Amino acid sequence: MAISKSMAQALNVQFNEELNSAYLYESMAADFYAKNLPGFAVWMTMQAGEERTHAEKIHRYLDGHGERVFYGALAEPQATWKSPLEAMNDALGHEKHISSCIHKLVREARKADDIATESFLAWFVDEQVEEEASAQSLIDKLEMVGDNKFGLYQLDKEVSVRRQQDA
Ligand code: OFO
Repeated sequence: MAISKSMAQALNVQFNEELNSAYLYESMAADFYAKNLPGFAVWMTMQAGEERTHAEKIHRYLDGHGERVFYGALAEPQATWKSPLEAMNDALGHEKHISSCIHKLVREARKADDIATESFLAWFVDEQVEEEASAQSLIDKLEMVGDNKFGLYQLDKEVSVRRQQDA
């Protein structure tokens, strides 16, 4: 079944949101590398990769409905953060924004009685719960470590290993 032009457009906006998420996380990774925190940098690089897969899913869904994606301009991301805690708080804030975009899309699909799109979006709804939880868990750990440099060194190592296991 075809999807409406307005639904296709709304999904296209989300496609670009996902690419912007990847861009933001690549920038955070660059900042972590520059600050000698390779574990956090790997974590963020992998996060950026996940964002590209989210964009890809939307791309394929639109393809499957005879629609195409259009690439929008990427916003210039922030380049540096005062601390890993500040970066992770921003990442969580960003994921909350993405969750609200997804929820808005679900409401739009429901309003249009577009059951296929609503079902497609269910994966994203669940994914956002995980995205927010993993950012929150890192925030909790960073808060626990506080100003302890050795703690941060250990956490950086732990984060790197966990992401590799997730892959
Ligand atoms: Fe695509 O989940 Fe994060 O932004």
